[in-house]
Amino acid sequence: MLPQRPRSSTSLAAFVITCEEEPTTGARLSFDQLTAYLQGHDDYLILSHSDPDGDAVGSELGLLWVLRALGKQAFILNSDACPLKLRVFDPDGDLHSLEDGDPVPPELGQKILILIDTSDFQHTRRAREVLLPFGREVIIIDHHTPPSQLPCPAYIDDTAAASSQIVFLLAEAFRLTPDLAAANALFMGIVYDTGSFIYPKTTPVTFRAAQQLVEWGVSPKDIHSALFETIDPARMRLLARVQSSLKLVHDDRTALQIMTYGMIEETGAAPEDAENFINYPLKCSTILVSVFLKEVKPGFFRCSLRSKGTVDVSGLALSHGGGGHRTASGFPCPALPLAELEGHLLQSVLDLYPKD
Ligand SMILES: [Mn+2]
Repeated sequence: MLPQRPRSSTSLAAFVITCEEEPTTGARLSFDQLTAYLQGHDDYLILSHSDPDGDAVGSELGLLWVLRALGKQAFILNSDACPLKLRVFDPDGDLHSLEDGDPVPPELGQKILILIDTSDFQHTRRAREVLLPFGREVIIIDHHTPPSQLPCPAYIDDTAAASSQIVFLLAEAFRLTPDLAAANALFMGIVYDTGSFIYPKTTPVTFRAAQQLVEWGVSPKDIHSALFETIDPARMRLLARVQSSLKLVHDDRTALQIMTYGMIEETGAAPEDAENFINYPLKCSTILVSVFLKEVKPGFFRCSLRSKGTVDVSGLALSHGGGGHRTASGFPCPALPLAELEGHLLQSVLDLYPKD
């Protein structure tokens, strides 16, 4: 472990003034500024976006381990509970959530809140009202394309394949060797966000992280099994129902699947069981964009988009109040009858293709 810097009582704003000289509330921190800041402060509350996914969970658990290894007080409190299948990565039950009834700490005002894997307070659901306004400071660690105005100081590496990859680099910078549970969490987050090392942001750094994590004891097969070989029969039935809705349109360039709330009820599956269904149509050679309309609550649809990369689907999501990357994005749908919604979305996707 590196020698600890003396604990600083300066606020992040002052810290940023020292380092950057042009402070704004949304200043971008360099990696060195981030490591110095984490070393120089104490008492952290880590949180991530709503519907925490593999990378949210992996990066939070990894960061928790890193901060505690630095001798800091830290804990995790998300808005939403950890999805069941990811709980195996949290053997000590560190993923607390407001949804599970875990309390807001009374000394919240002394804590530094670290929001990881999103730069958007809107994506934190209840935390936006009950946590984020009341911490001592909030900083962001993220790998998504940042909004034009950041809500607070942020370390953002949008070339990183996963937030878990950033946390790996933090562990490495602090010369820490995570224990097996933390290493498993980080490897899982990277596998999750890279689609098992194939998405465009998978780089040599990603493989270096993976190599080191395997050297620290991670079994790729165990991570794969825990993530991808856990489908229960209800989910298999839901998959069959959703795939029966599959349509190929726009000269077979666009795939559309629809999951109604009725399908969820009939199969006894949960909405999150539909995760990854969107990727299936990308196996088709001509498909450039896969669209998945999900009725996650009765009458409430979300749209997810996946692109093989030739078309950028982030703008369409942003213009509907959502977010994401060039190849993966999503947004809440406007309240329209399903047929109208489908027509509107397909036209919006068609507009993304170059006109010839
Ligand atoms: Mn991520």
